[in-house]
Amino acid sequence: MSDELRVAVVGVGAMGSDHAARLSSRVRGARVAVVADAAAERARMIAAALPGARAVTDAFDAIAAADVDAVLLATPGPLHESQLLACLDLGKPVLCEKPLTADVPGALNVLRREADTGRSLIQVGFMRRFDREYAELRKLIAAGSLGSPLLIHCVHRNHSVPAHFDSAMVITDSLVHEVDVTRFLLGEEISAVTIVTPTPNSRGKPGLLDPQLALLETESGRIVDVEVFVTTGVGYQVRTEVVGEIGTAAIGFDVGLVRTSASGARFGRICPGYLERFGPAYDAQAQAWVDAVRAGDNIAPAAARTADGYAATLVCAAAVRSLETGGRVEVPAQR
Ligand code: ISE
Repeated sequence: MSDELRVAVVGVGAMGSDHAARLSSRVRGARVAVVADAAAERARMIAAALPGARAVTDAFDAIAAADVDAVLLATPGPLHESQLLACLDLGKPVLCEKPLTADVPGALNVLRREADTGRSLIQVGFMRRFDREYAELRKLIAAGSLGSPLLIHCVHRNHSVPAHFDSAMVITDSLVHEVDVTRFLLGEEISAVTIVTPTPNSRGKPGLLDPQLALLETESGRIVDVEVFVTTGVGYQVRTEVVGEIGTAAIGFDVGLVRTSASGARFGRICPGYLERFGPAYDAQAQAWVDAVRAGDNIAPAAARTADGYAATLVCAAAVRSLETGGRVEVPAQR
């Protein structure tokens, strides 16, 4: 490996191009060697803005390239399984945007194949683990400052979502973050999930079940409630409040809008989206990954691993079943 980590950014839609820019401008010890996207013109345009980067259209060519030490995977979820397997076959470390894979069998396959290599190569991009507020909250809980946590209340609101977003994606694309946050903060598995849906937002896409309320039950009997509302038309709000036996702690109030009516903001400012809210967390995640790969560890200590990505996929699959069939769905035991 050359001194600088040479990274292939595979998939340069909104997220991938953001990652490419951060790797070449804000992250130390790495550079983008290859940009890959099936949309040739887009790949070329993104690569042209990055010194020393070249563009290709085939993800597998980028992964296998001799001048690529590691891969940042930001393609759509359904493409992840085969692309992750290619990274594993070549022994290349990979930072994989969530979700790990689109479905449970795919996630299990990746988990098993990584185990077969005898090495940990996949870091999953649950960036909230690198957010200062979430890290502080976790420390508070671990130090016993709140007593034993009993409940967590969460809010996850987007201004809007892309046209292809469907009701299941409210779970697999958005709620998935609270699924990981729950496991990250509490250090235990989610054993059952219930989704309920009120009358949908008439201003959202026709047919989209939005908002949704999720009730996550953990193995030890804690409850996490989450309001996911992805078409507010207002701004980005992500809040988490932990209720413990001797205290409570809440995060997510330093940016974002506190408002009482459609006529405008009463306090704070409107945070437009997740790239603004979690920008520093994305940067910290990428830096920690580059440092870990260069040190030969491949995965940053706080980061989500393949097993975490698999666990989140299992919970989301149960949640989608709850959405479709109604009622409480138990999450199958791990593995
Ligand atoms: C998006 O894909 C993300 O990952 C954001 O963090 C999340 O807040 C948003 O709801 C998703 O659509």
